[in-house]
Amino acid sequence: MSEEKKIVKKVVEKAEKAADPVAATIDPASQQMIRRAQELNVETCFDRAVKMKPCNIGSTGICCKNCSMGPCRLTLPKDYDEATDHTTRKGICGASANTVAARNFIRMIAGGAAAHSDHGRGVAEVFLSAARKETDAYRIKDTRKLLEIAPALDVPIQVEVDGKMVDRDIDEIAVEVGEKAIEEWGKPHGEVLYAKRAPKARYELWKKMGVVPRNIDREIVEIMHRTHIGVDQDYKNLMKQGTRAAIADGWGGSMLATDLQDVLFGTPYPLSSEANLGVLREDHVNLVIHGHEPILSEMIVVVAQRPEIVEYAKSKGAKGIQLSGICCTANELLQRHGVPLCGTFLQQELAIITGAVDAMVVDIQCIMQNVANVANCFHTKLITTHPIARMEQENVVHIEFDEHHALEDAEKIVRLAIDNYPNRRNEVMIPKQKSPIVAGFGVESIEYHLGGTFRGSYYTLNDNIINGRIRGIGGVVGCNNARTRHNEGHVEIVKELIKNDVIVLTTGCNAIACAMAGLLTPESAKVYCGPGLAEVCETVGIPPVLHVGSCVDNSRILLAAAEVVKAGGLGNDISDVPVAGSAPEWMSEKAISIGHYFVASGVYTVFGVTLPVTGAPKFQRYLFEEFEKLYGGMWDLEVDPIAHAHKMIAHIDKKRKALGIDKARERVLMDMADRQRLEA
Ligand code: SF4
Ligand code: MSK
Repeated sequence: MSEEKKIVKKVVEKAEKAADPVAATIDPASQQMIRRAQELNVETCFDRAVKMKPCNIGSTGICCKNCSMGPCRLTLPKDYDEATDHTTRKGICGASANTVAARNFIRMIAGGAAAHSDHGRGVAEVFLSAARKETDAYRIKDTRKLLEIAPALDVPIQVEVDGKMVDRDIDEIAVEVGEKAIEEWGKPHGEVLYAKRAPKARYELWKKMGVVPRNIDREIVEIMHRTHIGVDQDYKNLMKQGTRAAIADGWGGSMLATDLQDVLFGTPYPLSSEANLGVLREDHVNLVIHGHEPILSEMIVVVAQRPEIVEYAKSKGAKGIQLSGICCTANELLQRHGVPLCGTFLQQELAIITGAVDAMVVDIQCIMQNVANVANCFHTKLITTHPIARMEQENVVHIEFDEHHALEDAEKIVRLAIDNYPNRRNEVMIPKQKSPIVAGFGVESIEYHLGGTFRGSYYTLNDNIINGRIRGIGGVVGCNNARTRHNEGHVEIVKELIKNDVIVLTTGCNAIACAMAGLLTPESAKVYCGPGLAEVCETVGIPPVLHVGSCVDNSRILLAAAEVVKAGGLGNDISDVPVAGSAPEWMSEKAISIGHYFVASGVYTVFGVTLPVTGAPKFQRYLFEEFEKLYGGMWDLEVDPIAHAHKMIAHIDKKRKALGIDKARERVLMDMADRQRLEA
C-alpha cells in the first residue's frame, strides 16, 4: 500500500472510530465538549462505544462463565420455537438457557443490592458514631425524622414512668436506632424490619411467597451460592431468591441509607439550583464531587464555606470556590444544599475537558476509570477517597476519608483543589448551557405540597388521581448508557408522560437529564403538561417532574407509593395504584436491583436500551408476563421512547379501569374541552 493510501486509510479509520457528537447526545454542551475532546485527541466513552460493539451473546443474557469449563455461549437459534424451547441448547454442565439467564440476572441483582446496601451500611456506621458522640463532624440533625423511623426499627420513643408514658431521651433513641439499623445487615434471626413499611397486603403477599428478606447480607450471599455451578437450576426458584434480595435492597439497605442520611444531614425540602456543565465558573476554583456517598461531600460543603478557606482561594487568584456534582453525590448535595449539578454519568469525562476542573473528588460507584486518563491530559487533580474504590493510574491522589477526622480530610481536599487553580494549562472552555431547577422533594414535601395540613396525608394527590386531573404516577429513574443517545430516552419519555397528565417522580441520572432539559421548574408545567397536570402544578406551584434524590433514594418512591395506598381510594396495595416505573437508559447492576424491587413491590417497570433476558425467551416470558400473576408487577423492554411512555400510560389506564376511575377521567377531559369551546 502506498504511503498516501496508508494515510487516507488511517484518517478514515480514525473518523470511523470517533463518535459523532450529535448522534452521541442531545445536549449541546456535551456535543461541544465531545468535539473539543476529539480536537485535543482525548478519548471519551462516546468514542469507545463506537470502537467496541457489545457482544450479542452476553448482552442477551446467555453467556455463562460461572466455571472454567466455560464460558458457555447458548446462542439463540434463528428458528427458535416456543413450544420446545430448544432444550438441547445447553452448557457443558447441561445448564439450560433459562438457568443461565436467570443466574446472570440475579447475580446482577446481587451486585446492585450489594452496592446500595454497602453504602447504607457505611452510613449506618457513621450514624452510630454520631449518635454515640464519637465524632465532632456529624450530629443528629433531623430529630423529627428520627422519631418517625424509630418505631419501624422497633425502638420505642416513649417509656412508662409511674403509669404515664413519657418521651425518651433523644440521644438514647439515636444510639438504639443506630444499633438496630446495623443489625439489619447480619442479624441471625427474624426478618428485615422495614418490610412491614410496605402496605399490609404487600407484606402478606411477600410472606405467602416466602420472599420476606431475613437480613440484607444473607440474601446477597445466598444468590452467589445458588448461582455457583451445580446448585439452583430452576429459573423460577432462582428468581425467588432474586426477588428476596431485591426487596432487601429497596425496603432494606437503600431505605435505611436514605433515612439515616436524612436524619444525619437533614430531610430535603424544595430548593432552587442549576444544572449542566455551564455551572462551572472560569474565575472560581472548581471542585467537582462525583460518586454516591454524601458522608465526605457533606464535610466538603462545610469546609468550602469557611471564610478562611474562601480567603485562601482568593489568595491564589480565584474569586471563590464553586462546588458542583456528577451522578448521585451531586443529587445528594443538591437536595440538601442546592449545590448545582455539573452533569450525568456520561458527562464525567466531559467536565474535565472544559479545562476548568481543578479537582474531581470521587467516592464510590459509577466512576469511570478513564477519568484518570482524561485528568492526566489537563491540570485536574483526581482524588479517590474510599478504601474500597481506588485506581491504578499514577496521577491519582488518594486521600483516605475517615469519619473520625472528617473535617481535616475535607479540608485537605479543598486546599488541594485551591492550590491547583493556578496550574490550569489548557484554555478554559466552559459551555454556556445551564438550566434553572427546583429539586429536593421527598415523601414529606410531597405530603406538604399535595396533601395539605388538614388531612396530613396524600389525600389531595389521591383526589387528583381519582378525579383524573392526574392520570397516574411515573417513577422514571436510572443511568445513562453510551450505547444509546445521551439523555434522549430520558427526556422524550418524561415529556410524553407529563403531556399525558402523568406526574413523574425522578432520581439518579434521569433526574439530572430532566434538570438539564428544563423539566424541573414549576413553569415547565404550562409548556409541557396536559391540562389536568398543568392545573395541579400551577395551583400548588410544583414542577411536573419531582426530583426525589439519588439512586438509593428510589426508596422514597416506594414509600410515596405506600403513602398513596394509605391515604385511601386507590386500592389496598401498590399494585392497585395507577403507577408505572421506567429506566430509559439504564446500565448498572444497581438499576436491575431497583427494577426488580419495583416489580416485586407491584409496579409495572419498563427498561430501555436492552435487557439481558432476550436470549432466553421462556425466562423472559416469566419476567414479562407470569410475574404479574405472582406479584402484580412485571418487567418490560421498550427501546422506542414514545412507545415506552405509552406502554406505561396503557398500564396506568388499566389500573384506573380496575379501580373504576376511568370514567372520572373522561369527565374531566370533557370539562376541559367544554371550557376550551367556551373560551373560543
Ligand atoms: Fe458452562 Fe455450566 Fe460452567 Fe456455566 S456452569 S460455564 S454453563 S459448564
Ligand atoms: S449515578 S447508578 S449512572 S443513575 Fe446513581 Fe447515574 Fe445510574 Fe450511576
